[in-house]
Amino acid sequence: YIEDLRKQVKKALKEDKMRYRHTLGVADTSACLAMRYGVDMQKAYIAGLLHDCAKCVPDTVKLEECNRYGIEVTEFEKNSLYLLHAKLGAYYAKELYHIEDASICSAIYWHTTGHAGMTKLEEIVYIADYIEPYRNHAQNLDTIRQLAFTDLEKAIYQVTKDTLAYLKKKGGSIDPATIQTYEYYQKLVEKG
Ligand code: DGI
Ligand code: FE
Ligand code: FE
Ligand code: FE
Repeated sequence: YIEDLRKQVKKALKEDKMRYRHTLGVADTSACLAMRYGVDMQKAYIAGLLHDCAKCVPDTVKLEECNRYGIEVTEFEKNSLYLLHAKLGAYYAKELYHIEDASICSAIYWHTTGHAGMTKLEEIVYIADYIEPYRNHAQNLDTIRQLAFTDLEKAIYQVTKDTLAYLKKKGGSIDPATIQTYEYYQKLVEKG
């Protein structure tokens, strides 16, 4: 079953080798984090495998499909259409990949922005996306990789902080969910 799922995802990613490699990295890393935090490993692996399944859909098609399938599109998302790959991916997971488990779909749904008070599985996929072994772009990666396995909330705080700084520098519009994630995990970390 998993092998089938992998093949389907590979196809959905248009045989983009880097994207597929990233996807397998996120699936494996999610499974490792699940072992660490006592989350269902199978679910974490599947969520990781499917998290970017809508990534290679052209932006205009993302918007069309969200409208067609009744997926809410905010003003922020209209300005940064690539954000929709998370929501659309969650929809695909259910409708195309027949994932009945809502906790898996919601980990996919929130994997780009995060949200305040994520479930463990959501946290795991969010962080796995950032630290998987083939990712190399971000600063503080060594620290964050270690933190992910020692203090998950601190790791998320650091990732949201770095992401906000990156978006501000780049001048990208910032989704309210991204700010809420940052503020929520900042409070958690400060409380100790
Ligand atoms: O799909 P991936 O590239 O594997 O990873 P992702 O879905 O986490 O997307 C990462 C990108 O999303 C990264 O460049 C930061 C950006 N991002 C995260 N939050 C926001 C955001 N971009 C905008 N415009 N607004 C946000 O709030
Ligand atoms: Fe993504
Ligand atoms: Fe991410
Ligand atoms: Fe990703």
